[in-house]
Amino acid sequence: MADTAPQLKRKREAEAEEAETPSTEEKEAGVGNGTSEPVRLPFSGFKVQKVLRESARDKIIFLHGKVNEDSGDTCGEDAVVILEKTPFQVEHVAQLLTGSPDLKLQFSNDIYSTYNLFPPRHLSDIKTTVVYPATEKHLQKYMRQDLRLIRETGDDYRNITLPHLESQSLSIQWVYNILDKKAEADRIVFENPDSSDGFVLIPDLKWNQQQEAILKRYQVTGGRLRVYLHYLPSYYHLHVHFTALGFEAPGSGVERAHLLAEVIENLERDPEYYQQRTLTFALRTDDPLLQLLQKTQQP
Ligand code: G7M
Repeated sequence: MADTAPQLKRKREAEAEEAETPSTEEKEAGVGNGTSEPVRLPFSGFKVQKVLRESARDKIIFLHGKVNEDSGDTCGEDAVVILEKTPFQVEHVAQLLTGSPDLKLQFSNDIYSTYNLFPPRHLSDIKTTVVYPATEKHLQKYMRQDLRLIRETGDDYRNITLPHLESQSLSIQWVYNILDKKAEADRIVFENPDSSDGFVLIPDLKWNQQQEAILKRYQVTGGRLRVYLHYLPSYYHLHVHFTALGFEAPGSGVERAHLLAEVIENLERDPEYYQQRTLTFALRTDDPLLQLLQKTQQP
């Protein structure tokens, strides 16, 4: 993720003072860095309202739940919790089978047998992502939906997309927390503090940092990295995605990912390139922006 510092400064100055000063409210708002100490979830209770999405293949489930129903707020608050079984780590996998593994036999037939294996604590973690409190927009974001491709001209962007996004965008407070070292400071991989070209390189929320790429993190050559911007992004603060070429990263399809090198070259040739050209992207069928853009495209 990258960001230009002057742009950040201007934006910060324009924002309310509490965004600048660490306060108890921020603690309550879940700002913090990693710790090896056991912690509690930022809410109590969890009543499942809806399974927003699930995939048996990816071993992931997205839940909308009501929380804190016991704390006087009878209707509770909304939270999104994403539970994902993490991939095996080749260097640890043998430990699952050595010693006396905790096993339950399912069946045995000739040379074939299957078991339930209950892994030790350090090999059985579930990546858990919490969005709390979650807004209606978060619930929409995580719900599986049909998509439609749309083509957006420069005029569409100025007249429709930009005003719509300005009224709708998800908060980017989490980005300021990273840049101000109030959150995720221990995860920073690289930082350039330059006042005009500065940026922060940090692992994505979606990445568990355990897959093979972490082992090779410092040896992955540029030729094995896919470096791109999203259009449309989910969060409106300039950032760049770096993903290993062998990994089919979500959002790396042609309808969303724009290779950084090509974006730079296009802008070097013509600084107005992206203001002029038509861009194609996919929107969910229930996204109001889709209807707004489709209206302009009807014959
Ligand atoms: O280009 P787009 O806006 O879609 O990408 C934003 C990226 O930021 C996504 O890949 C998210 O997974 C990632 N992301 C979102 N949040 C809320 C966080 C966060 O709090 N920390 C980090 N490290 N990444 C995030």
